[in-house]
Amino acid sequence: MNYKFVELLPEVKSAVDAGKPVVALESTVIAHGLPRPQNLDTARRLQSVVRSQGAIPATIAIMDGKVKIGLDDDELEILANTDQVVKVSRRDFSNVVGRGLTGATTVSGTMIAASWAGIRVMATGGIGGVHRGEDPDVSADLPEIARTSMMVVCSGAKSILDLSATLEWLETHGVPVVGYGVDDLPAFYARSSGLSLEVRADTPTSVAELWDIHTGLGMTGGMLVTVPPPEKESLSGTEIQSAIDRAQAQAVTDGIRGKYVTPYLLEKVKEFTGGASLLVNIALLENNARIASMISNEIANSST
Ligand code: PSU
Ligand code: MN
Repeated sequence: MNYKFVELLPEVKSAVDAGKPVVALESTVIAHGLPRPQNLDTARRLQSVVRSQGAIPATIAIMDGKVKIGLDDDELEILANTDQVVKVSRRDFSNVVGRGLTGATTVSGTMIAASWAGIRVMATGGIGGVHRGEDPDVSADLPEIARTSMMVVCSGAKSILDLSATLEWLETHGVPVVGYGVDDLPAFYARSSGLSLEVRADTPTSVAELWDIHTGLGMTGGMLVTVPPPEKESLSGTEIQSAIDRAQAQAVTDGIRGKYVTPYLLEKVKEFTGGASLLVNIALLENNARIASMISNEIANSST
């Protein structure tokens, strides 16, 4: 990797060099996943949640063609309030860097840049997955988790996706999926998808132990740690399902395709749940950032 294209925030660099806990945060959720002004508030909140656990946040994005590992407050503001931010997954890096554009990284984009910097843990809301319906749309997040060594802390995959097919995909490609304090895969807005997982860990220490064994065995890919959304804000499976079904039908009618599908569905689901989905989204993002920080503390401790 050529550092000509990449810039590490000094605080992030010194934390990584010193073996201190660092948690990477994605930026697509800021630019495309949440509405204004909650997007900027949440981006700031996530950074302070990570700090409150004694870890260093590294929000990742591409600013004017430079891949930034760690964003300052001005940069967060630009991402949150600019209209022309490109959504960046693996395939988009060369184009966005080459044309000097500004891009927000998805889970896959974030994993790539974070791993360049030696960061091992990232937090997000939900990962992309296998979409429902006829079109075989599979998120670039999945192959990235299979190939890049990174712990991804999330609330499972969004229930706008085919969760069963997503879990199958992860199994085929050898990605361990851990339920954090739960036996079932969380469904992002709802605490359970009804799909059971083989692995459960109840504490940050036990997640860190699993990670230690995973890497110790020479496994090259990532690990998915799935945390249910906080009880208070979570929605029931049926409540969210009807909103999703409506959103899905609308997306087909409106001819939405490719990378525009996820942001479109999120926006429609918010509308159809009267904003309740937004509250869960923000609550779980914060919760996941907190748990990722605790895990990254454990990983940092165990390697010193
Ligand atoms: N979860 C959210 N909001 C989001 C996303 C996830 O609550 O905006 C983003 C993440 O960045 C994830 C991406 O990596 O959606 C997946 O997009 P796609 O399905 O196009 O791969
Ligand atoms: Mn897609």
